[in-house]
Amino acid sequence: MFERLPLAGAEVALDPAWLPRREADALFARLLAEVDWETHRIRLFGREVDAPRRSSWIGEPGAAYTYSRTRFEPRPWPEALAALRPRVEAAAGAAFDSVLANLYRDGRDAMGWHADDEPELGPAPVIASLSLGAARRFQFKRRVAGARAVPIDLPHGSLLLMRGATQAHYRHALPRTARPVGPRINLTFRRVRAEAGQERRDGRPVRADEGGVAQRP
Ligand SMILES: [Mn+2]
Repeated sequence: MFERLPLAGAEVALDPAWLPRREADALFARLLAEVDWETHRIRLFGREVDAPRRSSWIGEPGAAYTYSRTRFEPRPWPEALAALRPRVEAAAGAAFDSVLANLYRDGRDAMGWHADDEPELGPAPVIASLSLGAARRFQFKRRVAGARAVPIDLPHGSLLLMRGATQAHYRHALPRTARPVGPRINLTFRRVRAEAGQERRDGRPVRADEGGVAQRP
């Protein structure tokens, strides 16, 4: 059951046991083996570095995504994910055309403070984040001076929904931990094409790069 998190100015809800345990176990094993995990390059303080996690950008043809000045062309949906998508869409009440899959191999893999606020996501994106494997501590922090981090544990099979002004008002992070932890997979379902599901008059799919998608500084 989803419970709303007490974050003023945000719309965040968590179901800690959204996916049944056995199903979550099987999905974790399949994704670990079937996803083409790669190291994405990100910009950090003006330098391009390897992201401290493994990732894969998955989506419909045309659902390209640009972050940290790098453009990612979508890889096709693995079978296990294609079957899951309508269930996540039903839980979120939103349609998704892509997934950023992340693999945190151990406690040294992490992600610093950021918001999912790339222009192609639109001003108030709905993002559904499914966690599999080792539970890690996730944090929210309001985008005002002196704000404190609000921690939330994301267990195996949990689904976190972020919507409305969440990305505009908060950043989030997955800090490193010295605690011994096993691998965690995180699937963040997104929609990067405003016209997703539509076709142009000439019948070709609408491309994300049409209309001058801005890049992140
Ligand atoms: Mn994020």
